[in-house]
Amino acid sequence: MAIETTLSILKPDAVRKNVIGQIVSRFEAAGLQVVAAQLRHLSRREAEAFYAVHSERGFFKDLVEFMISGPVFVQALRGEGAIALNRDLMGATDPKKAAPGTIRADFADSIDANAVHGSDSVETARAEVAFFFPTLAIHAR
Ligand code: IDP
Ligand code: MG
Repeated sequence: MAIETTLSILKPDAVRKNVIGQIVSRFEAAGLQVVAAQLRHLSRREAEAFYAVHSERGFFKDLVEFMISGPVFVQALRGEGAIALNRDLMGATDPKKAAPGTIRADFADSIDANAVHGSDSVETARAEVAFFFPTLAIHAR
């Protein structure tokens, strides 16, 4: 498997619950390394641009409102198969369907407030990492 870099966002619900450290610990324990991070409050424009792929979906407005409801913790995670590994650690989008022991099963309340975002493919990981960390070299050295 290849060394990959993926984008992870701890959403406003997770930041409000004061569980940044607990969630980051799960990534680290699974072998992922935080190679860039920032805690910040997204503007509406940024949230809309980041989730542009979902702009036609019925939940888009609620998703944007939620993502700007408080600060988020954005990270680039690097490691073997980082993209799929992060998705496995996150669990299903709807926390009611997320496997026991996943981040969403343990920290998320609803499909809206579902604690984490993670890139879902090599292409989206490249675009999403560049969106927040334009100066980060995506390939491992
Ligand atoms: P993902 O975050 O597991 O990749 P996506 O389908 O990419 O899921 O959706 C992006 C985000 O939009 C989800 O994390 C969730 O917060 C929200 N979302 C997705 N589907 C629904 C829905 O049916 N109702 C409300 N919010 C949704
Ligand atoms: Mg997605």
